[in-house]
Parts: sequence; C-alpha cells; structure tokens
Amino acid sequence: MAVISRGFHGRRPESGRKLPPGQYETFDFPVLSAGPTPRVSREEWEFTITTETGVRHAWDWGRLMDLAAETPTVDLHCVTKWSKFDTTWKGVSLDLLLADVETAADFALVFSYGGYTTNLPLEDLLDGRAWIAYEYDGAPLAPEHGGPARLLVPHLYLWKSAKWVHGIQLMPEDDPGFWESAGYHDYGDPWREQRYQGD
Ligand SMILES: Nc1nc2c(c(=O)[nH]1)N[C@H]1C(S)=C(S)[C@@H](COP(=O)(O)O)O[C@H]1N2
Ligand SMILES: [Mo]
Repeated sequence: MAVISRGFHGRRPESGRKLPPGQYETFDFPVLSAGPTPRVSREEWEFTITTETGVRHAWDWGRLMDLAAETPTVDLHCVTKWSKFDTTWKGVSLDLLLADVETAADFALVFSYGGYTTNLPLEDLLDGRAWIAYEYDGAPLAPEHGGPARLLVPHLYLWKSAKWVHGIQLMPEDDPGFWESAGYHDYGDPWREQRYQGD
C-alpha cells in the first residue's frame, strides 16, 4: 500500500511553530551534560560577577531570592537539533544583576560549578534576554538541568545556557569557552544556524 505523504516534507513541527533551520521539535526535556552533575546545595551556592578591573560582586542564595524574579516563557534550541517551545522558568534577569556593575567590558565568560565555561558578548546578557533561572515548570530546577541555578539565554543555542552557574567574568576581549574551544561557533545564533566555527 502506498504511503501518501503529499505535502508532508520531513519532520514537520507538531505545533506548527516556526523552527530554526535544521531543528526538530521535541516535547520531552533531554539532558545534555559534558560531565557528571555537580551537587551544589542552595546553602553553598554562590554567584559572582567580576569586572575587567577585578571588582567582585557576589550573591548567595538569600540575596538572589531577595531580587525581583521574572517568569519568562521561552523556546530552547540545542545544537544537537532538538527545539522545545514554550518552556516556563523563574529567575532573576541579568539586567538586574548587572545594574550596579560598572564595566566597559564587551565580553563575558560564564563559568559553572564543575568547570564548564561558555562565552558571549556582554550585550547578549542584557535587554531582557538572559536570566539566572532557578525554577523550571513551576518547580525547583532539577540538578541534571542545572539546579540550583543556571544561566538561561534562549536566543542562542542552549550550550550557552550554563548549568550550575557559578559566575561571570567580564572582559575587554573575547575568550572562547568549553564548546567554543572545541570547534563550536563563537556566537551560536540558531536562526542563522551558527553551529560550528565557519558557519
Ligand atoms: N555546566 C554545564 N552547562 C551546560 C552544559 C554542560 O555540559 N555543563 N551543556 C550545555 C549544552 S550542550 C546544552 S544543550 C544544555 C542542555 O541543557 P539541559 O541538560 O537542561 O537540556 O546545557 C548546556 N549547559
Ligand atoms: Mo547542546
């Protein structure tokens, strides 16, 4: 029996939403970690922003909770080609965390408990585009997804959203992180399909 597939080309997103080039839609939430999951309690968790001149701004869990939270609903795009629409988070915007940080830096290197790093232009952390997220889908962020808190910067491929985030170093020059040093694109815009260096 012939399979009728006229007008159906490839993996069409179930939701009918527009996917970035080369992506397919998934409804589960895959876990992608380059190493073991670090177990960091909220009590020991600390997040720092260090400027290019060495000025250090630090938040413990209590200070983070004292800040106004936002509840963004965002789409996730992983370079391994899955995308997940309409994920719901709670967290503190980087706009708020950077508000009192005096800097002339253009770049940020994000570092995590466990040693993971990723780099991005500082401006991509601003204008309501990035959060330190500590709840996912109404519950505390699970350790395998980066709990107690992760960076969430959904307009770039998900490898930029550092799990178990521990700090950000601001820098005048760009400095590639873990995957960026291994051949992944320096910027990683899913809509321009910037997967690898040279894309
Ligand atoms: N600290 C840390 N953050 C990380 C990673 C990692 O290995 N370590 N993997 C990245 C990659 S490649 C992806 S696709 C996402 C996966 O997030 P998830 O496991 O919550 O789906 O986390 C990113 N953040
Ligand atoms: Mo990824």
